[in-house]
Amino acid sequence: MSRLDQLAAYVDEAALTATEIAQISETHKLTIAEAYAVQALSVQRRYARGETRVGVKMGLTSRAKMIQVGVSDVVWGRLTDAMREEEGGTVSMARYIHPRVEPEIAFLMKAPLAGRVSPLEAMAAVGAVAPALEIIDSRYKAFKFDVGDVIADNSSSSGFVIGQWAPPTVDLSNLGMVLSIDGRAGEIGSSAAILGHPVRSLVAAARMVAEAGERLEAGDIVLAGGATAAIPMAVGQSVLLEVESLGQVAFNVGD
Ligand code: 0L1
Ligand code: MG
Repeated sequence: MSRLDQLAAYVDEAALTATEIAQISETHKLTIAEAYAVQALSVQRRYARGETRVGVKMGLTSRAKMIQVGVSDVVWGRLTDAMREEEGGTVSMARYIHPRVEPEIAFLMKAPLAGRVSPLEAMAAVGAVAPALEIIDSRYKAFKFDVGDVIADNSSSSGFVIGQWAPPTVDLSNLGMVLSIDGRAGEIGSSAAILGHPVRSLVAAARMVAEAGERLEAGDIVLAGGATAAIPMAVGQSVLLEVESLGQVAFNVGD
């Protein structure tokens, strides 16, 4: 097994068993290219177990998070069907290590998209948009990582919930977003916090998947990235996101 294969098995096993691990960077500083290679290899292991690809997530899409992790570009990760949680359902904490939830906008692709595209070209490939909740769950101890660590760990992707799809004609530029826990507003933000406009995240997704020799496919879901800080999840919570003009999406947290 090559070193990168070993690291892919390391992060994949941690995700599969919901077990926290030491940062890869403690022993091996990954380049960005190596980190994405580890991510791709780890997701191959999921596909080999029968999971299917359903899209991608964009991460570190706000200035605050880029500064926190010390990067100047967004990151991306792969979504599989096994990560999708039911809208309005109960999410089991046992599947996760120390999950956090963040408010997002999701795109549903109606046509393939890849490479350097304009915002208009990107939106022309979108069939629908929806409010979405991403559950991020870094596999690293104390949710601490460097940029190579987090990319190798599939950019912390672990779960997501999608609300009702709406036509892509909704103006996404500055929609109020309120993330509530147990009926109380926990984070309040705007879709503008996602790179200034969520479509910029889709443009970045098209560029970055193409750099990996892939493309966004019709039917893919693209999570545009968090509009606010993420909130730690705990058993018993009811989580609700309301997005102006788009609607809401919710789940409960169980054992
Ligand atoms: O979706 C995100 O922005 C998370 C990317 C990875 C960083 C983190 O886990 O906070
Ligand atoms: Mg996110």
